[in-house]
Amino acid sequence: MSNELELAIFGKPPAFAEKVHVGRPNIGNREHLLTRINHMLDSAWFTNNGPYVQEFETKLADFVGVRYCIAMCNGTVALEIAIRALGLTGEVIVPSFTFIATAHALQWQEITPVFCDIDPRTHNLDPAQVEKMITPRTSGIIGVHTWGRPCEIDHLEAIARRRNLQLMFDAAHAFGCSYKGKSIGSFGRCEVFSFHATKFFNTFEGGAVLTNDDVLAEKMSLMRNFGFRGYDNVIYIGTNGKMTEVCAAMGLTSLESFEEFIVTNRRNYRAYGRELDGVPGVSVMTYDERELTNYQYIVLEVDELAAGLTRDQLVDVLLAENVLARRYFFPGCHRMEPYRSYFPHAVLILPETESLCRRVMVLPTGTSVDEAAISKICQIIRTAVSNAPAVRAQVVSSKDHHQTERSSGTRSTLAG
Ligand code: T4K
Repeated sequence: MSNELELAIFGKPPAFAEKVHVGRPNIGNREHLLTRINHMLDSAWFTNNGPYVQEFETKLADFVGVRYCIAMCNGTVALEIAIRALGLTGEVIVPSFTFIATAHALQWQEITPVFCDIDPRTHNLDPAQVEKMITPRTSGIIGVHTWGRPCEIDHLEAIARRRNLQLMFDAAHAFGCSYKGKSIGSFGRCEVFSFHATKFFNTFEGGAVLTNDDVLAEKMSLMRNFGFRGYDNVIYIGTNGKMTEVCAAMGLTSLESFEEFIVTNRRNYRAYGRELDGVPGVSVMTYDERELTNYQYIVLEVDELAAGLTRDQLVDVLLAENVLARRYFFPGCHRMEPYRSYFPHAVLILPETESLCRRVMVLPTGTSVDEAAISKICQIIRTAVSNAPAVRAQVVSSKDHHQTERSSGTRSTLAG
């Protein structure tokens, strides 16, 4: 495909007959999973700190090299519990360029997420900006290791120490990654992983908090079980954050295939890099290969002047071909409710976040995507960029056409 007329936006059949997703779950050895599930059914022990959850926690803590792993029902509840157990109050500094759960986990407990700008090179919190956001009400900082690329941890730790703030990390993307040779999961007061189905390592739904802090670990394991310490004795406010046995069975099975998942992700990352090398205005975000990294997101940055197409126009081209590229984390937490109403002027202090939200898109990877599919996806991108003026005109006119159809449909409905 090199001629623009071969693209689906010009009426040709889509390049893929079936939709190609970002975040298709990786599935390890089915036999092992089904054996575990059968065993669970036979034993009639489904939840409440069962044997698979205990085994999963022990293996994960060893894997990361920390003393405690507290498995939870999902990453969001794990964040909420960690935030409460740390005693965060007032204001907490977070990036706006993150999944909405980071902000919601605070606001859910009436703690104000204070959105801080990111460094355009790392896509993570800019430590210089963090300093500027601190007020007398600030109790902590939550760094997010976006795409699995670690925050500038040393710098954030220094700020937290100097300003007497708590520091924790939303490490939802960063299982299997390292910072200066040490595993993510071992920094700050604690770190939170997500094992949602769309993560390269999944437990269907799930999450965990990892920490080396004895008191914090005990508090979080009580809080995830309503605050019960033994039968009939509740000593904290708590919730239900427990991981089920079936999720832990999936986690143990995923752990067995961890290396294979990474090898596949790395192969895909390199294939995208090779295939898109030299395409004007389109760059594949790189990972620091001196560190351990999971390569789970293929992130494309689109420079609309050089590419001749905006990120959104390129996404439209791919959608027409059945490639479900995503605009994570568009439009930024600060532009979503309730934060948009709470902080109407946030856009003014988040220029880098605003700009990144306009240029980033995420492409499919994982075990469901092979090199032939990647080649086709990249060919679509190359064709679109090399025929940018015609492609842009077509995308704009089909949008206009849909708009007109929609408004005339509305008019006739109203008239009728
Ligand atoms: N912090 C950060 C930085 C996070 O990224 C997340 C979660 C969290 C905290 C919270 O952790 P959890 O509470 O979720 O454990 C997805 C996930 O739902 C979310 O877990 C994830 N981040 C976020 C980045 O992505 P959506 O809105 O993209 O999900 P959805 O349903 O559109 O699915 C994405 C694609 O994956 C679709 O094309 C379909 C495909 N898919 C999805 C599922 C669930 C499948 O093929 N199979 C599936 O089972 O949020």
